[in-house]
Amino acid sequence: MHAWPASEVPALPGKGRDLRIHDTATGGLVTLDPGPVARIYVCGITPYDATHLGHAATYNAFDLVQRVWLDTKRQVQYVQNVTDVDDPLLQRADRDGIDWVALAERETALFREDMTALRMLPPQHYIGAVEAIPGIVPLVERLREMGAAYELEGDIYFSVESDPHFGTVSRLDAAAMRLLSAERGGDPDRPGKKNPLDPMLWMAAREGEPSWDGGSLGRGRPGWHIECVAIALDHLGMGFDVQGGGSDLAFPHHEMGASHAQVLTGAFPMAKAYVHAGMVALDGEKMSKSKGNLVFVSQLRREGVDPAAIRLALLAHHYRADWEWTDQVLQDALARLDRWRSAVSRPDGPSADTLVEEIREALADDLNAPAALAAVDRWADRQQERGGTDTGAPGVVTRAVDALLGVAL
Ligand code: 5CA
Ligand code: ZN
Repeated sequence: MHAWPASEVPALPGKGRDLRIHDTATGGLVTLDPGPVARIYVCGITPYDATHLGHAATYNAFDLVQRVWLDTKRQVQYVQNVTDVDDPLLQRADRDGIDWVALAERETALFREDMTALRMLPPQHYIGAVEAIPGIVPLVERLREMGAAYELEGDIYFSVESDPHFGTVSRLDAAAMRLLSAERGGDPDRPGKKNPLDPMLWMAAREGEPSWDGGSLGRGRPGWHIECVAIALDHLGMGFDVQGGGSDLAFPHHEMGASHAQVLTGAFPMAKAYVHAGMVALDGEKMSKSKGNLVFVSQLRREGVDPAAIRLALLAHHYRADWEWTDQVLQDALARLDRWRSAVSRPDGPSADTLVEEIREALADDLNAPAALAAVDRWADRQQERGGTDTGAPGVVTRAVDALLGVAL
């Protein structure tokens, strides 16, 4: 699939700092030391009801990871998927009486537009689950040959017990895993499974549902976790730097994915850090497609809201926090955008040298975007109160806010 156009990232004076980030698997901060090419996989959308502000907040967090790395003069190899065949997508297409392929294409196109408007840097590889199927089949076949997968009424399951490291991503106990598995696409109550948590790798063709040739697996379609793993291993290999997504993906999705990859390759761990963004709520509940309590980026854009203000609204919250979208959040962001734009529109101002370092320091410290915004606020306040004589300063601030925060002033 094609991704979306990249906005330019201005070069800044000096050099950025190495990123320290919270890793779900260790429960603490890790300092990443990627080589010259940093590698990141971020789980993409299931293309219906896109792009709501919860999605946007999660992609904003991983856009910051990229920007911090780019500022350290590294290249970034960024891979993202589109879950363009899955039960909820098929159910939505059924409900609305439209073709599932058309639904996926329409929503992916809208997502690209929203990402472009928000100045999110695109992945180098943007891969649909459907186009990944030829690469998925041999992985499932190999897991079966290794004795790590088994058949149940034509469907093929992964045996979690085949991975000695199973559980090390989410660090949850069996009861919590079982609850989340039932909530998030698993089938712990299906009779005949070796372990209730075992996830499906390959689902045999069902009447009225799309299916593909699976070689020795028979016709069917892939399970959710193996899709992301096939794409990640193909484009990044084992031991990549960051596996990212919202906190609702830590279990089962990232736990199972890591286990698939670890059993397939015999290497550990799949990723150096498992990074999870908090959940955005609306009216007191997590914004979710199943509840329908959604605010869309495209709807705000249609109402004439500047995408830079949407981005500032996201940045005002720490990526790990759960927070609530309200009108006030947007009003505050619009007011901040006005203040900043007015401050950089003057021909000169207070020196911006320390500001660039403050933004770098804040972001390198577990992506502390609110602290970065506060540093820019202080510069804008000084500009407002006393002004300054540095003729380069407004330009430096504009470039730093663009390069490090993705906000166009
Ligand atoms: N296609 C799968 C990943 S392979 C998927 O989870 N798709 S999704 O469309 O449901 O979500 C896309 C991303 O947005 C995921 O990282 C998910 O964790 C995140 N996300 C979903 N809802 C919210 C929310 N309310 N707040 C923050 N992030 C969210
Ligand atoms: Zn995924």
